[in-house]
Amino acid sequence: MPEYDALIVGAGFAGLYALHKLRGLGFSCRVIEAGTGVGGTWFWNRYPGARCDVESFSYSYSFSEEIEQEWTWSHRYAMQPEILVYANFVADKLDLRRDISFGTRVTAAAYDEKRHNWRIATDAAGELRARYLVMATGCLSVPKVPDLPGLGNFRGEVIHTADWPREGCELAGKRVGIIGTGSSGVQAIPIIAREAGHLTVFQRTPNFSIPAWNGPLPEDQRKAMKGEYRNLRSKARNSYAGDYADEYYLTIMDMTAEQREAAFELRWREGGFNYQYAFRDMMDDPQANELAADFVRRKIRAIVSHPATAAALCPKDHPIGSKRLCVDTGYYETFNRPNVTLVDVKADPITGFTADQLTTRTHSYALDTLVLATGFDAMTGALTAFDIRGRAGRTLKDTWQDGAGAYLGIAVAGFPNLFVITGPGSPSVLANVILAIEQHVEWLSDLLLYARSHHITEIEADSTAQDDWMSDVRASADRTLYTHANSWYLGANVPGKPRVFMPYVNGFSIYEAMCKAIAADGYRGFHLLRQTEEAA
Ligand code: N01
Repeated sequence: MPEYDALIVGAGFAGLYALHKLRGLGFSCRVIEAGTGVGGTWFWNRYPGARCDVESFSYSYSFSEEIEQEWTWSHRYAMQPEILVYANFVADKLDLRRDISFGTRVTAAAYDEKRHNWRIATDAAGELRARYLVMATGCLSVPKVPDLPGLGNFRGEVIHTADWPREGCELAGKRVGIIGTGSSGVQAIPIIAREAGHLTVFQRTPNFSIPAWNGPLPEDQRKAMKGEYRNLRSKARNSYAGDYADEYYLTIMDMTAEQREAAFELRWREGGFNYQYAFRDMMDDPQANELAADFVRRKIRAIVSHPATAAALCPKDHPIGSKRLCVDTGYYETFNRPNVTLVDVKADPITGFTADQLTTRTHSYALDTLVLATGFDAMTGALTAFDIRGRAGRTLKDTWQDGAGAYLGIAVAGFPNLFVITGPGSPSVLANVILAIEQHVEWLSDLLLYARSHHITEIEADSTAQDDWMSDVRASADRTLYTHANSWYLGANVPGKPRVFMPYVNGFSIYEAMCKAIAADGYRGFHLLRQTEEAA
């Protein structure tokens, strides 16, 4: 049975960097990847309009100046095909493919308490053993298909945005329905509307969306950004969100009404997440949040011509930012098109399907194609999709039955030598996830180097340290407005999933400082078993 130092699951941005980093330090590694290519989320999410919503100069690896200088981003926010080409470029440049088994799934993993390593079963590469199991499976990688009544009756095509066919999908002139108006739906709707004969948007909860103002980056700007990379990266590394945008320099409640209006307008015109991160009190003070939310609602009403449609598109049941902000290109404008209909399925719920219709309580809608932009079993889906068994054969799924947690969002008590890149309890999804990935991989590499040089064979999070960490994650979130929405951050989008706020809300730079302090303190909160103790 092949035996490695590290078995890495997933060849997205986390898995690629983990392979590069650990291999470079002399660890033998194998990556297992279900897809037939690298790129992770960008390999699967090929829906029309898919693109990053953190600026590309930030949403890219910072660990290699050579890669930074050789690669040139074409747009402020790159489209999915370009990001996928980038992932392939990195994989080729670093010669990563030779250590990746593509088209292969891990089907089970069990910790061998005697040998202090993992036995891993796969569907196409047999059984493997590894000292360390590194889950680089992504936070948003298991698509959620909702339990829609009678969906099996529908004879048209049904496509999830996160499992879009590689060969594309012919929508021209068709009657297309889309369920879901989160980031995926908001990106896909404007593009599908241009192609489809008619598009019916089935919306249950409207979301707040800020314009991206995306466009090609002029040559001089690209050059200037490349020249500035080190400053930009260092600014991102010292920020809340892991991004180089200026943050928290305004307090909504300290401004006059005129100043506020001007500030909101400016952030709207700048576009993207800065609408949230410019304001220090937006996620703490309900009154401040409501003012920011009201500005966006007024924008929606100004853009959307039909008052009833505009009213239906205005979010009312959650603070702005408590569900992840969407960043769009022409989303609200799309509802002025004559071939687009908005259906409020909270007011008029979906009751069933016929061969070519979706029916609600009061209407039926003829459809050729149904697009599901219905999200993911976020943060834990990929970690509980198959049996991962730790000490005494206990599964991770059972361990997390009352809520998921990991010390630093990286290690789980009872699962020695298992590490999660951007797991529950890490800042990951509230930060620029690429930078969060880099930080996790670098911190983990240091830990594994330390283990190697100190003859440590087993690394395990202490359960009290983990509980304290997760208590802090929850308490910190409870002090904000993040917990005032039924979001996937809480697992609220998956029926039966325990509601526990999973991301670390105190910001990337504070998180990184804590990780450094823990390392400097001899990896406080971890049990480190030395070979000599083992022999004794
Ligand atoms: O998923 P979501 P997503 N009947 O969970 C609706 C990242 N991302 O794929 O809110 C009717 O946000 C659901 O309605 P409701 C980003 O982090 C990034 O859009 O539950 N509707 C909601 O509208 C993002 O936050 C980018 O009432 C149903 C939608 O489906 C995360 O991925 C692009 C339903 C799901 O929204 C997830 O985004 C895309 C039902 N039975 C994604 N079930 C970038 O730009 C669900 N819905 C980088």
